[in-house]
Amino acid sequence: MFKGRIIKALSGFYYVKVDNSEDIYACKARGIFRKESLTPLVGDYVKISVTDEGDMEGVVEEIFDRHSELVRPPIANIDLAVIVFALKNPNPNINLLDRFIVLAERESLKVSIVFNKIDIDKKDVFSHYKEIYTKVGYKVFGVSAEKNIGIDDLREELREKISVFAGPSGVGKSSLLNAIDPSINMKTGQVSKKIGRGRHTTRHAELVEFSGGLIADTPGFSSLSLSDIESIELKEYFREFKDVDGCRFGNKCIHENEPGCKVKELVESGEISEDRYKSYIQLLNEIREVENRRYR
Ligand SMILES: Nc1nc2c(ncn2[C@@H]2O[C@H](COP(=O)(O)OP(=O)(O)OP(=O)(O)O)[C@@H](O)[C@H]2O)c(=O)[nH]1
Ligand SMILES: [Mg+2]
Ligand SMILES: [Zn+2]
Repeated sequence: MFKGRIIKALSGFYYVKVDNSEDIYACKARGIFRKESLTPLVGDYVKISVTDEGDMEGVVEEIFDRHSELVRPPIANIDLAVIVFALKNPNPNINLLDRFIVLAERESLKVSIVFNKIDIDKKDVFSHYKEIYTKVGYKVFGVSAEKNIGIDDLREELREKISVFAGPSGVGKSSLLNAIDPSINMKTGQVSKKIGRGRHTTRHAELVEFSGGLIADTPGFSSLSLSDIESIELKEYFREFKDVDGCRFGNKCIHENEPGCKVKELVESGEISEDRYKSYIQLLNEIREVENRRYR
């Protein structure tokens, strides 16, 4: 038996890097996991037994408890979620950004936001987003993988951590990994002119080593479901609301139409970003619709 970490999942195999060794075993998962509807994830700590030493094959026998877990991208046990958008080609999808933040906050992950392709941001869209999200309390990076702008700061942010790069296809996640460490050599792809998105060059999640830390490159996604979050819970995942006290209805207030709502007051005075508040209301309504369907 060995202990190790799943660094890649591909075509039914889990590639497990054994602790304190360079050995990687291609493993199948025990059938019992399926019965318990437990799927091994990249990032999982596991115990494996070796079935073929020559061919480096084995079986995942046990999955240790996860300290965090994301469904999209599918990854476990990371410290930092780096959400990546492009400033142009494709344009940033802020609704998707706010959704991702909600899901990451729910897992108590650290979140950093990266806007790539700053070299083609002629209208300086970056400054606007930087202001909004810095104020909320996130680190925001404006970078260019192609022109090597801001890469040193990003590399510093990732040092000694286990991180995941998440975001839509074509924003430059794999390109950024290559800029951070050219020896990583990930495949990258053109953004399709016709559909304005990437072509999903990255097809599986994979953790790669980089000076003391690990980074997972993952395939792009274009939507995120909030369907297991309850409407009352959502406000917890908007950091700028969390520490506000002074709503007349206290922590029963969902900051919507209640009288004496301090959050709404702060939105009106410009203390809380109106864009973020609107995003909250939009996600709240969406979750409610799902709840109404469920309880009817
Ligand atoms: N102008 C500009 N183009 C960039 C930059 N970084 C990446 N690109 C281009 O964007 C395209 C997509 O890059 P990828 O790194 O494959 O994007 P990805 O996010 O990994 O995409 P998926 O693997 O599909 O999720 C490629 O054609 C890159 O050359 C940048 O900083 N500036
Ligand atoms: Mg990629
Ligand atoms: Zn309120």
